[in-house]
Amino acid sequence: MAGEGLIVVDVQNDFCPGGALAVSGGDEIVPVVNDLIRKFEHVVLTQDWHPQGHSSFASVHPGKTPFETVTMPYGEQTLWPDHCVQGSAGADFHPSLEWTRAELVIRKGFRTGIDSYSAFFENDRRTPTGLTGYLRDRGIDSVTLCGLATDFCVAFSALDAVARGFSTSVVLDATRGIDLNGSLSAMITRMRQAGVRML
Ligand code: VGL
Ligand code: ZN
Repeated sequence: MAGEGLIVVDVQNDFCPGGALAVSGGDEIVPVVNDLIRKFEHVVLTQDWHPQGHSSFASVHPGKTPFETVTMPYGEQTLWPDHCVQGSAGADFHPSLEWTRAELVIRKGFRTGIDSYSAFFENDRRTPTGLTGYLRDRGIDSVTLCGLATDFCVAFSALDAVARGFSTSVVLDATRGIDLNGSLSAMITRMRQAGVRML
């Protein structure tokens, strides 16, 4: 499958049951993701990778609690529990994820002042992660996404991929959502309308 890449988004302990920002059923996708990893020639992983005191953590905003929002210089930002702190066990990939074949790990959210949901751009929607150039340089023009969470990092990555001209699919069975105020169905609709194929 030359020219086709699999992007495995944030399959990390903190997004699985028992983790700091657990997505319901997050661990159930691991066998499905492993099957996909075996099928693709090119595999890219993303890893949410925040410094301590990251500006997306509610704990650094006095009087705020997780899942509230604040206005950042780049726009509205949802606040989260402290999660995926660089070097912590919560930031590690799920122990059953078969990640050894991955050719690239894109770390994101490592700047204290900006969050990054998408694998392509940080939340200011302008700062690139370099993934577009990596995929183009390698002749990968079609991407399939899976991982956590459907309505945040998977959705923003898929929307950016399709907007950058990649043929883009999401394997819904290999994702789970956070679903904050209806965000799951809203983001699935947005992805469909943007031309992302839902498998
Ligand atoms: C994510 C919220 C905060 C995700 C990452 O992987 O979807 N969501 N950081
Ligand atoms: Zn995060």
